[in-house]
Amino acid sequence: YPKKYLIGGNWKCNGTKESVAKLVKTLNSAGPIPPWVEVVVGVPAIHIGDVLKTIRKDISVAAQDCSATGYGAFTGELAAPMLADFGVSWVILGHSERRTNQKESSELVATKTKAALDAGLSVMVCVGETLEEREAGKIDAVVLDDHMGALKGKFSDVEWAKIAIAYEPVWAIGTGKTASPEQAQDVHASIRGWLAANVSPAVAAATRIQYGGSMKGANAPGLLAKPDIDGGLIGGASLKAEFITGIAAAA
Ligand code: 3PY
Repeated sequence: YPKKYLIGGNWKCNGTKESVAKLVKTLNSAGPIPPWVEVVVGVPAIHIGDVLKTIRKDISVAAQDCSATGYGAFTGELAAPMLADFGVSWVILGHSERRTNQKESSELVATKTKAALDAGLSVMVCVGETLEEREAGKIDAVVLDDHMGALKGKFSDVEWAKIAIAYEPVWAIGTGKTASPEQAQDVHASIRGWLAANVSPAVAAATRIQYGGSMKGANAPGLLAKPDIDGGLIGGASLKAEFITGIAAAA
C-alpha cells in the first residue's frame, strides 16, 4: 500500500488518567485496522507516556503541538526531539484552535514543522478557512496563499514525505456541521494543485490530505470515497470505538 489512508484522532484537551486508560482499552479491543490504513492518536502531552506503553502497536501516538525550539532554556516548552526520544512519531501542528487561541501564525507553524521534521517526527499540518472567510470568497487566499504558502520552499521532497495536510474548515470544527463531500473534495483538489505547482507533481500525488471537522462514522464513508480525501483528522468521534469501527474501517 504505497499511499495508506491516514486516520488521525485529536483528543484535544480531554482525558483523566482513568478515562484515558478506558479509551485505550476501548481502542485496543475495537477490532482490526485494515492494512491500507495508518492510525494515529493525538494525545494531550501529560498522557503520552501512559498511552505509548499501553496502546496497541498498530496505532501511533502524536503530540498536539511542539515548540519551535530544541532542548534548552525554554520554560514550559515541549521540544520535538524530546517527543521523538520518548517514542512519539507524529505531531499535529497549526490546528485552528491554536491559530486562534495561541495566535500561531503560518510562519510559526512552518518553523515548528521544520523543528519536528529535523527531530524525525512526521507532521499533520492543519489548514482551513473560517465561515466568514468562505463567505467572502477567500478560501484560496487563506488556505493556499497563507496556510500552505508559508510552507513553500522550506522542505525537500524527502521531508514532504513526512508531512500530511489536514484540511479543517473552521466552521465545521466541533460544531456538528460537516463540509459536504463535494465541498471538501473541492478544497482538497486545490490543495493538491497547489502542491503540484509549488512543490512537485510527485509530492502532490504522494501527500495525504486529510479532512477534519466533525468527521464521524456516519459521514466518513462519503468523505473518504472522494478522490482527493486521503484520511481524516477526527475530534469528538476519536474518543469512541467508532474511531476504529466506523472511520478507520470505512477507509
Ligand atoms: C474536529 O473534528 O472537530 C477537529 O477539530 C479535529 O481536529
